[in-house]
Amino acid sequence: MALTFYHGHGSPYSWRVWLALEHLGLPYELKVLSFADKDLTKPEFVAINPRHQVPTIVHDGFALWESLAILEYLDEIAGGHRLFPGTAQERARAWRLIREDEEHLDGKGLTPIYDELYKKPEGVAPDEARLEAGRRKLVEEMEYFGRELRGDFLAGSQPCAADFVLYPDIAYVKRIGQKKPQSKLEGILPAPIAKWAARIESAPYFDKTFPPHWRS
Ligand SMILES: N[C@@H](CCC(=O)N[C@@H](CS)C(=O)NCC(=O)O)C(=O)O
Repeated sequence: MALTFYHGHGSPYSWRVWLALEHLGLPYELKVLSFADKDLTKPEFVAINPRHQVPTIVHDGFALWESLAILEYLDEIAGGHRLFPGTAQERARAWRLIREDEEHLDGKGLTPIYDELYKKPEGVAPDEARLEAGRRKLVEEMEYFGRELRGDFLAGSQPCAADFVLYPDIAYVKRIGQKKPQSKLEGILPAPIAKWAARIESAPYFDKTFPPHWRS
């Protein structure tokens, strides 16, 4: 089985897949693409993924993109039901948590804050009301996800796909809090989520997945 994983450091979508690949113990070849060098729009990558996005995998000649499709596929080829474990109801719950993270925590909390602090033209002040609304939403959502923990992780004693989708967003909350004091995100993780994040970060494979440019 030959599996190639195209990754971009800092992409939360790609980070999900890397954590999952490692957790499942699947062998893969890592190809890191550089956003700065515009690797994603080079013809050789566009020929693989016409949407020129990471994550992308190629498995025995089959190219697949969209992180959630990839997670489901990896779970299948790893032998089943480790990223989406349990009964039909438990697997449906994992999908619900994934969509809730994307829709609410990310879409209504993190993304507006990221847009205000990183995407505005130089010299344009962030919209404080939008920042504050995003911050309030983040806190509310992190408390919600804290209540959704079932033991150490979202579905029990092992991380599932929902943990790997949520984690990069929480890492972004921490990162923005450190780098942008005006975000007032530093220290806002509720205790259950801070402890859960520390558990993900203590996995033996975690360190190599950490974006190298975040180390400073
Ligand atoms: N819905 C996609 C989103 C992937 C995505 O937005 N990837 C970004 C990096 S965070 C990307 O590759 N952007 C480069 C481009 O669009 O050219 C997924 O879940 O995989």
